[in-house]
Amino acid sequence: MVKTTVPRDEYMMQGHVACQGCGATIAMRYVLKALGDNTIMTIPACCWAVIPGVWPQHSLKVPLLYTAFEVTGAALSGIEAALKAKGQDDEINVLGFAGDGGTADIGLQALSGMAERGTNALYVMYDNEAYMNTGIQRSGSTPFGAWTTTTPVGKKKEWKTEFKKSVAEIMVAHRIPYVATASIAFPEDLYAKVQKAKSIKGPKFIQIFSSCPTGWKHSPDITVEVARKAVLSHMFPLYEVENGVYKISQKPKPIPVKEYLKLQGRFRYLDEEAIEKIQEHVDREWELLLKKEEFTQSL
Ligand SMILES: Cc1ncc(C[n+]2csc(CCOP(=O)(O)OP(=O)(O)O)c2C)c(N)n1
Repeated sequence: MVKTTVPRDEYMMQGHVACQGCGATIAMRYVLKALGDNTIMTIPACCWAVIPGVWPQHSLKVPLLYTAFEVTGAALSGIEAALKAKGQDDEINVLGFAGDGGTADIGLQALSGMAERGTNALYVMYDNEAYMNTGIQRSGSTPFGAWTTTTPVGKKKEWKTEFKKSVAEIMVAHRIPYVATASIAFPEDLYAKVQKAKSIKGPKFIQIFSSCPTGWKHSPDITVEVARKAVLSHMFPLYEVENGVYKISQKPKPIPVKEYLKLQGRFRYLDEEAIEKIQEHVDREWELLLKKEEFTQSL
């Protein structure tokens, strides 16, 4: 795990309208600390399209281009093209900041296009594991077993029955120079990863685990604890893939996934069988990740 000093400079100011305990605000704060104000950002429809508030009482210190839900990747390529036309493409950071619905589902095609075109930009997916802004609908990034308003748990226990889609692995398959996962519970690691992405030319992708008290049904004061336990249980491993070579950022001796699940109301209906199924899935994915690291580092 990288140890680094995070600067005191702030590019996300007071007065935003996020829910109490919003993990996605922590994600934004540290991403901007690493990129600085020489940045142009694009945000699609998502919580973060609302959070900054209305200009001039705006809580972000960087220029912002709001776009439609599905086009963050295309908007990044457009901003890059405009900067190239002005001869400023080497000077200014280009950032896309989108939710998991806008990335794993509806925006996946635009993201793929941006990666394949080689756009010099950083795409951040803040992962709160559902479509939160419109009322907690399930996304491709919602984990197995979660309650959402479109996977309501009644007598028939109809929680989400599909496992979380791995967008980071989809981006590795695009063979872009830098892919990473990060967490709001490990801000120094997050900061260092964004700084590294900033230093690399080409498309970069970082998926940031961002707990959501409103949608996950936990108290706002344990946002960071929930995110930390996701990493410690191997539910959300932290790793980087630089030019196809995997490096796991930390290898904690795992706590049982139950320790993570029990903090959140969205998992309160799960029976022992479902929890066991999640544990097996998490263990298998971790083994796979270790193998990927070993194999790609040996090449
Ligand atoms: C084409 C289209 N379909 C649906 C919507 C409505 N909509 C706006 S934000 C949103 C949810 C966004 O979810 P996500 O990307 O996960 O971000 P979050 O709200 O969780 O921050 C939806 C469905 C839209 N704006 N455009």
